[in-house]
Amino acid sequence: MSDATSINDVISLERVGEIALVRIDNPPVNASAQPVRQGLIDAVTAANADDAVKVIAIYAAGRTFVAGADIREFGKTPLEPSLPDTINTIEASEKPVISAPHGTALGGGLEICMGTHARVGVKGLRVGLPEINLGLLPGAGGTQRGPRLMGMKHTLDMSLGGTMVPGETAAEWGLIDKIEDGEPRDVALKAAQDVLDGTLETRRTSELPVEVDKAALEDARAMVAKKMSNLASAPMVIDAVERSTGDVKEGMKFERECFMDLLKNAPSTRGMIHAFFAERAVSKIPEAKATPREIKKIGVIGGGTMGSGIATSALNAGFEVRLIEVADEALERGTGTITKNLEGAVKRGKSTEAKMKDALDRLSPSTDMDSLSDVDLVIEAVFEDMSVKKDIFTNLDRICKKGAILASNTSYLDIDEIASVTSRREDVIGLHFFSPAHIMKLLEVVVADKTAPEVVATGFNLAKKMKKIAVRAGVCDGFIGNRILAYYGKTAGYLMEDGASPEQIDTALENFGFAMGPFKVGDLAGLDIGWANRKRMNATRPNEERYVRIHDKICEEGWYGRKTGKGFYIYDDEGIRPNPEALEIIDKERAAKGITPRDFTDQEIVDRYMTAMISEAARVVEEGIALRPIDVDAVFLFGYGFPRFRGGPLKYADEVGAKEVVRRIEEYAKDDSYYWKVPDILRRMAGKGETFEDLNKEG
Ligand code: 3H9
Repeated sequence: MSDATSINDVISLERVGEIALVRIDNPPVNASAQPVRQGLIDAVTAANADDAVKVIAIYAAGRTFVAGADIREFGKTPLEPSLPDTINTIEASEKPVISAPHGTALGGGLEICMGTHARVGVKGLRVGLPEINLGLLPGAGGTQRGPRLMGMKHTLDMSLGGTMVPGETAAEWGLIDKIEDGEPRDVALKAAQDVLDGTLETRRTSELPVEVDKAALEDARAMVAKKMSNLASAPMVIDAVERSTGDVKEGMKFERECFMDLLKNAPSTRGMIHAFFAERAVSKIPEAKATPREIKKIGVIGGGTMGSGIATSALNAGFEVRLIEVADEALERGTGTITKNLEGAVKRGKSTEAKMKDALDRLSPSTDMDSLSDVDLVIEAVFEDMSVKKDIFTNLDRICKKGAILASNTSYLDIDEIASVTSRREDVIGLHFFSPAHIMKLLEVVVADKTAPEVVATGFNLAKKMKKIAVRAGVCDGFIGNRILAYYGKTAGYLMEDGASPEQIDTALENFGFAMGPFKVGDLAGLDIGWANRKRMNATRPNEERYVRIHDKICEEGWYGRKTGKGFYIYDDEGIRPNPEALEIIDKERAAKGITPRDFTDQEIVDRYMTAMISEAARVVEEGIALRPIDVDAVFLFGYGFPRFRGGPLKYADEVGAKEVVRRIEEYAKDDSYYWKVPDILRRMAGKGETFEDLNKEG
């Protein structure tokens, strides 16, 4: 062996003097798919058989070292050799094997490194055990070799936190031997030479001792019980790490059994893996190939909470921002909110004083709308009134330069109607941010009839720069998220009027996994927002629709939730507790309508709420408002606090099964056939035994 030889399509072997270089080249992220595993075994075996080779070094091509197991193989019949077997073969190599990871070494990728006899990271390396983010635990020896290299505490923190750690920190912990600057191949070669020269020590990780760290195990157990009780994998991480003090083979066997059990049986694992793909699937849009327009300067109209949040987000992404308000006072308030938002990030350690100053230098407030003549994109964020928006867009059409994108941040209104007042409908789009806009990850990109493909692509590009997740939505009242919310939100009202208390409903849904139940969310957002929207819809609300007046009655008292100290709950120095006066209003309303309150189990509350969410979500897919079911899931995961371990409402629907969802809707319809109707798509799916995942695959 003197030149590089291909072991297979993804692994090659090159001999340089006494060194065998094993190169992994499996784009885009060098996931340890079957050919990588087989190729690694074959390469290490071949190098061991070559008398001229004294040391073996593994490195990778492309932007990163191995980013983990190939997630696309999960759920399919396991292909031999397994990753643990591959790593055990590497570790058992008679000749020393070292690794030189660059970019990221994650999950199985880091476990490969742990199985080599020394690790020299390339400057810029980040390492992690992110399996927990997929509802898994490290499954290729990470829980056994990790404690031997960096101790139990760091292993637990890394595998329960799932975040990446800089290579330098990993080196301090003993996980990485050292960090070197250079190209991965050069670093691998140099490290191998160091082994030959006796300046880099090699040893088998499995043969190292482990120190029990009782405090770390106890702390981890307490944290998991408090914060991660919904993830089946979390306690398994701790159990596996605890076993690392025993026989390494037994520990590995236990870890493997847990890993396979999770993949096969745990809904939380399926949900987390689905959420991982949802985050990435949403960028696959028909306009993906269009060239985005160049954006440098952004105009934001409206300095309220929403406009200021959008402006903050744009400043953080490096844009120049012109903030427009009607009067000086409002403008000052807007600038003040932006400054506060930026200061908040500094306080939380997410930004620095210097970055904040730089951002504020790029902000230019103005009360003169004509000053928007040089911006590349305008985002209008004024209150929800069609005639006000039409006025603004008429002006923007006159003021803005050719090719500028005119966007509305409306949450509900018809983008086509807004676009109709301009002479450039192709430049008009909806960019629906979620409050607080500088923090929330979701951006609905609402595509109107005539919106040009490159304008859509620009929306997606903007989201990427703002570190947000963009989801393509069609035009309808409320687009994807708020339309579905408006529908299932009614169920919470019906449950309340029929006998469940707001507290019981909130608790049942929080136990299901939502961070906050709907009544607490309403109180937090301000009950007056929903009230204004209901008033807007009053004229068009069909007579047959059951209408719960309780929210309106509470608003009539001036109780808008947190901001007024009272809503469905009371907020004061004593904390949060149900508002007895709200409960009286509920009782009165029940009596006025002749409703005898009945008991609900928590399960029935969850079933009715989720069935409503699923049925409207199904209609949104059926009408093409969302491109695919997984887009709806992404909207709820990133904009509505939907529990990630459940994967999204339509992933949850698959877990329940279309047949059962249809059965529930038909049962509920016996009492309210106007509200509960089986969407055609669900009936079809139930008939054919189809899942939403099948529709995702069809694209
Ligand atoms: C594991 O390792 C288990 C083991 O302990 C035991 C096994 C027995 N597999 O994120 P990007 C795709 S569990 C397959 O946009 P970036 C991704 O879908 C695994 N595909 O890039 C996308 O495809 P597409 C533990 C994967 O530069 C493309 O690569 N590892 C995988 O922003 C680009 O991805 C993890 O959880 C994968 N493992 O970020 C790491 N990873 O273009 C997960 C990515 O078709 N990955 N893809 O949409 C990441 O965190 C990021 O991808 C990474 C790069 C930071 C590496």
